[in-house]
Amino acid sequence: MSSLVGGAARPLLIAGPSSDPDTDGSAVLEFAHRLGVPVLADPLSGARFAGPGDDVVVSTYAALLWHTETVARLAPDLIIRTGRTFTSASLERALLRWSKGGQADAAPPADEESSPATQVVVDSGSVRKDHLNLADWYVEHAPSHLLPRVEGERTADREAWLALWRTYGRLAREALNDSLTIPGHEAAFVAAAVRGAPEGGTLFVSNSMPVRDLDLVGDPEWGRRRILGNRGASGIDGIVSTALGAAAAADEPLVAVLGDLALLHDTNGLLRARDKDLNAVLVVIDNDGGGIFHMLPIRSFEPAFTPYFATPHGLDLAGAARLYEVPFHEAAVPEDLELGVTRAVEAGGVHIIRCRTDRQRNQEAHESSRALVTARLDAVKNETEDTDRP
Ligand SMILES: Cc1ncc(C[n+]2csc(CCOP(=O)(O)OP(=O)(O)O)c2C)c(N)n1
Repeated sequence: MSSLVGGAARPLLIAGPSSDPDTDGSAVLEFAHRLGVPVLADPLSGARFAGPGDDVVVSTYAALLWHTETVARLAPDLIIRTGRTFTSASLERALLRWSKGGQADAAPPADEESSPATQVVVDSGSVRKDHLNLADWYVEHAPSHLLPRVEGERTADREAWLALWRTYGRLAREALNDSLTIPGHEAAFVAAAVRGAPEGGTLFVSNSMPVRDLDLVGDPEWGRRRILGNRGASGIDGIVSTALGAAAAADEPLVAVLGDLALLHDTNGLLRARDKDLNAVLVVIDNDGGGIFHMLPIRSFEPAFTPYFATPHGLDLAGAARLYEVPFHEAAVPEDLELGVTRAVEAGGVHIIRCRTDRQRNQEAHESSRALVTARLDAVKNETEDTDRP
């Protein structure tokens, strides 16, 4: 590993979800800081919310990698992967394109073609973490065991490479932040929930859109957070129970973000809210059904789409809160949510804060995010393309 990394001018670390995010996240960050390696940190990797001012974590990769020319321009020569399969679909497409034997989603412009990257997976678990079969090397060691032992230091090549990712990352961040002001953008509610959570606190994100939105917009500048989730087979079952279970085990208050279907799947988990020692704020993004399916081509296939995929239920979730005697609040806009989360955490106990959104509007807002980010990257393409190769 030391010689592989030592010979790489453009190494990249992809940190996937970890079952021990505190340990693995620290190992990833220590390695990346010491050697000057950009880290694409999944929200569940333990490395994403290292805190403000961090110079190796690229928190906007999911948006950056929407842009085909940027994928080509940021092609690494070495990819080190830790953890389970990451959340981002754009990263998966980029990984295929960067890797030996992978299939590109689109042919890169001729002048952007680069050599395939060598890929190393570092993992000690029993299940192989390479479902795309891209690894050249599979190192069976825990990242926390191996990464501290990799020798090396920051080099001029790698500083330039890191600076390139940072430059592009800043551009994507500006465009993403602009897009979060679009009314009804669910990612803005997710951002508000994280910002409203206490520094160093635990945030539990549900499957479906909450974890994807956190991956898209989650910014280490918001502060240090410990992020937990139930990736598994991406189930939306048992989310309330898992979140309240995590709250019971945590020393600090927990904030959870989940969709309305995830809440409905596990309303009886709210029974645990009667435990007076439990402190948790459940932020429910209520778009009356499965908003994630609007992100897929199936959305155009009515009349089947709405009843069989979006599955609107028309239920008022305040009724569930009443049944289990959980204080229930509404947040109409992200600013209200941020304040509401902070206040509910201060009040203690279990609370539900509902944010009503619209599935269709949210899908349009996500499309606008993508358009703004790609337009921003298009605009700099000509200015930078002669100078940005390290
Ligand atoms: C137990 C289980 N059943 C069904 C699914 C399929 N599924 C994936 S996402 C989703 C919709 C989830 O809706 P919600 O929790 O409201 O979140 P949103 O999509 O609106 O973000 C469904 C039904 C699943 N992942 N897990």
